[in-house]
Amino acid sequence: MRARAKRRGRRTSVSAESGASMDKDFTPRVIPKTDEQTRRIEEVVKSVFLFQALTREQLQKVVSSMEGREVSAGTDVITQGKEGDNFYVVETGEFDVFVEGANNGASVFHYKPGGSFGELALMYSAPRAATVRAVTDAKIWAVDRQTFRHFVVRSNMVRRQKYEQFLGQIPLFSKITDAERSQLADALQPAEFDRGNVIIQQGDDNYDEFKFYLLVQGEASVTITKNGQTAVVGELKEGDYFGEMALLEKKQRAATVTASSETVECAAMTLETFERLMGRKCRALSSAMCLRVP
Ligand code: 1OR
Repeated sequence: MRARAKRRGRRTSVSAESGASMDKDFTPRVIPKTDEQTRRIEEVVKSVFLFQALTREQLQKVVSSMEGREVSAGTDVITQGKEGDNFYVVETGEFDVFVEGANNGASVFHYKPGGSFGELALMYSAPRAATVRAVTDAKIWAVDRQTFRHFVVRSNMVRRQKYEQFLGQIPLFSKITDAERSQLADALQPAEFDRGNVIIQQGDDNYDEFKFYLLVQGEASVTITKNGQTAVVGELKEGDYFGEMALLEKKQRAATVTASSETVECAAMTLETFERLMGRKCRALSSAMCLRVP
């Protein structure tokens, strides 16, 4: 049986700010909405990873600050190279992403309802990294830069610092820049397991769900079952990573990884996220993590 990753209930207060809005008196704008609109936004923001570090109250403030926009097919909501003004969540419609010089001018990514984009420029004070174009008529919700930085960047800071430090100790990531390490840290999701939980199941071939894992705390054992015989082939401890082999060759999981300490804390990332963030850098990294370089 596959273990369910549990979300960490801990809410740590943020003391180190490094760059996020520090204005304690900041009051986000409030854009009046019908109950139906609020309900629809709440439904779509559930899938926005960056919002998952927010308390309920913070999320409610972010939601009430959101401004709805109707966009027609063909509109560029974001233009590569411009300054970042908003973060967007897609309620309806679809979007293509274009990056100059990448993929022979074809779209490098596609967003559907529940998708969100425009976080990079706001998080890293960088120019827009891509152009995002509506391919159908669409409805999106915008979070302005200040509200995004005040709530979303701050609440993700503690998690970021912890994972940055962790990534810094892993040789595989020794060649990436500090900024790239921050981006990877932001995209890692905590996943906690209890002793005996199966983290990866040998034979699993549900590639769309595949993630690779960093073991943050605890221990896990690696077993292979062959001809009805199960043998322990390795023990994983803090600082180890696993789950990358099947991603590399797109084949079923070669072994089972089971939590062997009372609790095991991992940080997990889907391959899609890794590629999105590290696409251009993949060649410089160990091939173990890089599959389809755009
Ligand atoms: P932003 O604030 O830079 C453009 O504005 C947004 O497009 C960006 O945040 C992301 O949310 C989104 N590279 C860069 N940005 C991307 C990419 C991307 N995909 C989506 N966005 N890719 C790398 C291409 C070399 C796509 C990889 C699959």
